[in-house]
Amino acid sequence: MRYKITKKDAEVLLFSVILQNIRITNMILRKITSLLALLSLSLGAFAGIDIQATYTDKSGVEATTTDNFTAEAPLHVMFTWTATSVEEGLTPVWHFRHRTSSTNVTRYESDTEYTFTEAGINVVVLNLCKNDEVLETDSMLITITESQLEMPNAFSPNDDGINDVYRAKQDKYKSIVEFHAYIFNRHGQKLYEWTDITKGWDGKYNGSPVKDGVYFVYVKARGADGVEYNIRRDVNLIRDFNQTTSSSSNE
Ligand SMILES: [Ca+2]
Repeated sequence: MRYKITKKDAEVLLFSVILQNIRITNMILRKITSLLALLSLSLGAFAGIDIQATYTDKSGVEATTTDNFTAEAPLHVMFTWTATSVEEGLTPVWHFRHRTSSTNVTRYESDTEYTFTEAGINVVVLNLCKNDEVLETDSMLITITESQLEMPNAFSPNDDGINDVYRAKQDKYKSIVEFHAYIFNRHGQKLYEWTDITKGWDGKYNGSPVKDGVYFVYVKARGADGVEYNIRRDVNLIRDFNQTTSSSSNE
């Protein structure tokens, strides 16, 4: 059997070769594009601008970083940026976005401040723009921890420097954005209240020490993750906790 290649066959063959070439070309183009994307990502480390965050942590230590970081809410941050060989006269545009919530804030200023109150990952982007075109960009991830709150069941306001103030357990509260605590006596009379989580009750009512015994605390608080806290518990006020120190401040 002989097979004669017709003009039609030749056309089909030619067409499929062209099609094949287009596919290969597309594949190469896709490869080049993804390579370029990778390259620009790795170049990002040496980008012209660098976001700088300055904040104070719970223990009162001020930190400045250009890296992603994790902290507790409420987190107040001062944002600045540094630039190397960047064209002058560009407009800085900041974006604050939360990964999972709808929070999306834009700021048009060189340096800016922002308070993070939602647990989870926040993305901070700084773009330097010229006529709506982004010429330089940098980003930073700030993770806000889940909330936690615990209140103790006893304290000893005897001025020995140990456990003299009734307050939230210092290493057991995290990312609390709202806090209100009340102290009651056994008759339901309110003796004290406070809203600063770092503060507490010194065992006094109208400036005078109250008697040793059982009191009650009620705490209403809210975490950065949306958790609502309603804590009710006994508070044992014990000045004579340690007999060896009782002589110094016995009523
Ligand atoms: Ca004490």
